[in-house]
Amino acid sequence: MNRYQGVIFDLDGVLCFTDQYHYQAWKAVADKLGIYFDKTINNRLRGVSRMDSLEIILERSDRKFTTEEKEAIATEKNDIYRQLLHNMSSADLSDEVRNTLLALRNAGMKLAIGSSSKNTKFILERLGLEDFFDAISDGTNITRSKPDPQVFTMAAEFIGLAPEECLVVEDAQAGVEAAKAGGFDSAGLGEAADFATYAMKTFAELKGICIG
Ligand code: B16
Ligand code: MG
Repeated sequence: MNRYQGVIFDLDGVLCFTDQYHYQAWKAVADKLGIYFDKTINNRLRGVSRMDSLEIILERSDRKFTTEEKEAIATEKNDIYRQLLHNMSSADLSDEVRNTLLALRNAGMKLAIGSSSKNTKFILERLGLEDFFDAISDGTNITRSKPDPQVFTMAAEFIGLAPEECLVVEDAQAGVEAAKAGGFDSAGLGEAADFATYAMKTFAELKGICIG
């Protein structure tokens, strides 16, 4: 009997790496507005929704922006970001991630996505994973973003499992907090490792955590 019946994967920072594209797109709009932005600030945007990311960027501005202005800035950033995502292809899915996903699937586990991103389906298409997962819960079906557990709770519902039957895989502290708040165990990569139920150094370690 496997330790978990399902695995819910965060997308950015876990299955693929879009950080550099988020950075380039936010940098372009911040430069245009004359707002200071660097990679340290970009690190704070990991796992955070688009509008919450914009609020973090605007902390460096003395100006007040209207809701309409904020929406226009976020749309401009997203247009640049989606253009940059065209650089991604199935070559950006590592063999380690591909083989681990297949091993979990072959062990009979349900596999779902739990991502804050509204571009999830597009990114999965770029990676050649559009038909791979049993369910996708993302920025398009939630009203509250991480650290609220909604994205994971809905993913578990979509695959018909209870939170305690699922493992959440995350790279961001906000994501691990969301998992904890929803009653999920978590496996953390990078900065998330310190806060998660299981600290992972490599994605392939998931096999040992989940199977058997
Ligand atoms: P979008 P994840 C998150 O994805 C990213 O980590 C975060 O940097 C981004 O702001 C957020 O998605 C929203 O993305 O603008 O595409 O809707 O880590 O939850 O998979
Ligand atoms: Mg992430």
